[in-house]
Amino acid sequence: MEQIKQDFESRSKVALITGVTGQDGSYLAEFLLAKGYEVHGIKRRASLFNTARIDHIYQDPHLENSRFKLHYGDLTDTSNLTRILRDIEPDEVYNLGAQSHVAVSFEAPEYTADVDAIGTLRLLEAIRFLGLDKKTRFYQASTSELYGLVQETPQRETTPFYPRSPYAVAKLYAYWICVNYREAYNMYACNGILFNHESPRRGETFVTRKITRGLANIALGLEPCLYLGNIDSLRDWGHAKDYVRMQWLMLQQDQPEDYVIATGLQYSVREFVTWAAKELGIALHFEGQGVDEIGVIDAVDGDTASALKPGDVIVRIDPRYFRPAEVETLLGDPAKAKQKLGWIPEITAQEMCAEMVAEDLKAARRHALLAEHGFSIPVTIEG
Ligand code: NDP
Ligand code: GDR
Repeated sequence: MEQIKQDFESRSKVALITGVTGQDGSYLAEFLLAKGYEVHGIKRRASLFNTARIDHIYQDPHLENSRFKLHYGDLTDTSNLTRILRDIEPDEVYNLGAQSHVAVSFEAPEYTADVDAIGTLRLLEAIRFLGLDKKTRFYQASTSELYGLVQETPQRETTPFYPRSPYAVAKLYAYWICVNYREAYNMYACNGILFNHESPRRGETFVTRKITRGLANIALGLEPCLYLGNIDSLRDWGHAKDYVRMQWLMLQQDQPEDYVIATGLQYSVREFVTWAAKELGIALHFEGQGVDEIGVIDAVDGDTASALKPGDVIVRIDPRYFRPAEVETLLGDPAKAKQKLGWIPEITAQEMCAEMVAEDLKAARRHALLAEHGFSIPVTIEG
């Protein structure tokens, strides 16, 4: 009954998503469209198309009744954000846009701060300036990276923060400015403190996707080896589809609050590699320690790994993927979200890994076919 009521209430709502072309933005746009929302998304101008994740839900803007509309924009551009907000007067804003790669934030710290920290302030201030503060509800994509050098395990809403990268420090500002606007101006603004979540749409340079894509390519003989950094790092991995539901639910409550969204289960990068290898029919073990470590094939089973034989080395550690300051371990406690939002993650990390491998294998097969006919194929990923 509650679900039917919520669906009915959302039928004519207007939402604005920053970061609509990203992993979460694409799942959230699908989710909100299915709920009857009019969905506006901000996309960046790029020299090549950057809408691959949302092409399947694209609606021709020339048609009447289009409910999915894209606007050019950027979180570094105040006037652009203000104009879009003025024109569409959204009921809900989901601020998912960010320079979201932790390692890259060490390379581009100032830009990361501009987009991830000040970009959030720009949106909140524009909402206030336009007098939308009583109408517009605001979701901020906060992160488990805030916990960084962890002060308590598992991490919950009350655990002290200790950010370990320019990305996390920028997100710390965004977290607090969101809390501050809630307290100072009585705005409905929430932080979702989301732990790592992945999917077949995950960017290719995040570790899970790098692994599933890399191993699928290796299995078909398209790449010789996968280079990784700290494989002993521990993460609490969920599926992005499960997590965008929670982003929406946070904005449907009577009171705005901050929530940890996590599975409460933790695995190492090394374990994720082993799951992916198993999906491809490869038995794999690691030899050595740290920078000397290599992943060696024990046995090959089935047709997907036809290019390989036992004894082959397919994983190597490359120190270039170590970070100047690492977040070694993250494990979330989603008790509050369970109790207040009815949070039950439906997809396990292992199921998600299997789905990602299956999708990357399809892509690798397409690339193998292209290579066979003399066309160039994508090269090894760095990141
Ligand atoms: P992605 O990197 O897949 O997507 C980021 C989005 O932000 C893309 O649409 C990107 O555009 C856009 N973007 C980047 N820079 C700007 C800018 N200057 N102006 C406007 N838009 C910009 O991230 P995810 O979907 O995985 O994550 C969504 C949000 O959630 C991010 O804020 C991330 O930091 C946060 N988060 C993610 C977690 C995860 O595990 N996935 C966990 C916790 C928080 P383009 O496509 O053009 O690059
Ligand atoms: P993270 O995700 O930094 O947790 O940030 P990522 O997948 O990049 O790294 C997870 C862990 O794996 C280790 N690692 C490697 N990482 C990458 N990218 N490449 C490698 O080759 C590699 N080898 C080992 C990393 O050192 C790290 O410990 C993600 C992003 O989505 C953020 O935006 C988000 O806020 C957090 O998750 C929660």
